[in-house]
Amino acid sequence: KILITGALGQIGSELTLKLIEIYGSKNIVTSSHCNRNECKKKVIDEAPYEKVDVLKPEEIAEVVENHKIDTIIHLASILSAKGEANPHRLWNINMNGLYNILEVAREKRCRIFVPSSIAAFGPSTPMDNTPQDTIQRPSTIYGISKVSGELLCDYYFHRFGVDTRGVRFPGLISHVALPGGGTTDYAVHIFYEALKTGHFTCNIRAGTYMDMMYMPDALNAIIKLMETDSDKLTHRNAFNVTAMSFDPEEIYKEIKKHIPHFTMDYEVDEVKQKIADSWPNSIDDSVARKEWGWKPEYNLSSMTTDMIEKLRKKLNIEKKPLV
Ligand code: VAH
Repeated sequence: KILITGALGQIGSELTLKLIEIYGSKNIVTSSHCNRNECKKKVIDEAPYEKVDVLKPEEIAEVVENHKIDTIIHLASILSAKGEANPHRLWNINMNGLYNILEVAREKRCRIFVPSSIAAFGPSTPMDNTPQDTIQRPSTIYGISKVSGELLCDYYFHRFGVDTRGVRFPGLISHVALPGGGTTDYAVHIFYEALKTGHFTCNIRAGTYMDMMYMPDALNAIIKLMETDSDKLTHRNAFNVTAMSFDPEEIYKEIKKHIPHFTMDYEVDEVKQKIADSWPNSIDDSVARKEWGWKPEYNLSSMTTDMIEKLRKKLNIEKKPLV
C-alpha cells in the first residue's frame, strides 16, 4: 500500500487520482499536515485520508503501521520562493520532515520516492545541458535542502538498505491544483490569466530559460521509476528528468496561437528572478532514459493545447471564435 505525504499539493492531488486509477483506492492512503475538517485544500474522497505532520515521527509510524504501508511517496515540502521568505521553516519541514520519513521507512522497511529539483544545481553548475553528475552548490535554502535530501536518501540506501529513489523535477505545469510558492509558478498562472483576463504580467524576465514539464509526464516519471527493478538502477537520488525548456516569451507566443488577443507585460520579482538565474537553462536527462526508460510525451505545443482545452472546461470559458 502507498502513502502519499503532501497529497493535497500540486503534484500530490494529481498523483493521488492517477495512483487510484492504476492500483485502486484501497491501496492508496493520502495525507497532509492538517486535520481533514480543517484542510483548506480539497481532500480526495475516494482514498482514505490521514493527518500526518512530518515533524511528528509517531504520526508517520502510526499511519504506516495501521495501513500496512510498503511504499511512501514523500511530497510534503516547502518550495523555493516561499522558502527564501522563511528559510528556518523550510529547513525544518524539508530536512527534519525528510529525516523522520526516512527513519520510519528504515524501521518499517518501506520503499520511498523523494523528489529533488533542478534547484539542486547552482550558479557554478554548467548551465546548458546540465549533466546528471556535476557540481551542486545551490544558492537557495530550497536547493540546499534538495541536494542535502539527495545525499541523505543515497546514504539511507547504502548504509541501511532503504530503497530510496528520486528525480530532479523541473517546473511542473498542471491544471488540477495550483503550485504553491515556486519560482516556476508563472508558467501555470499565465494560462489562467490568458483565459480569464486575456492579459498576463510576468514576474520572470524575458530570456530566462528553465526546464519545464507537463504534470502527466511528471506522474509517469514517478510511477515508471518506482516500478523499475532495483538492480537496474546505478543512480538513485536523484535522476535528471525534463521535457522542455522555454522562457516567458516562448510560452507567451505558444498560447497566443490559441488566444490571438492575449497580451503580456513584465513586472520582474527580483527574489524569484535571482532564484531562476541560479538554475540551469536546460538539463541532460539521458541517464534516466538509459537506466529506466524515461521519456516525456508532451512538448510545449502539445502541453499548451491540452492545458487550454482542460482549463476552458475547468473555468467554464467557451472557445471564442478566432476572428
Ligand atoms: C519551484 N516548482 O519553483 C518548484 C520547482 C524547479 C522548480 O522546484 O520551487
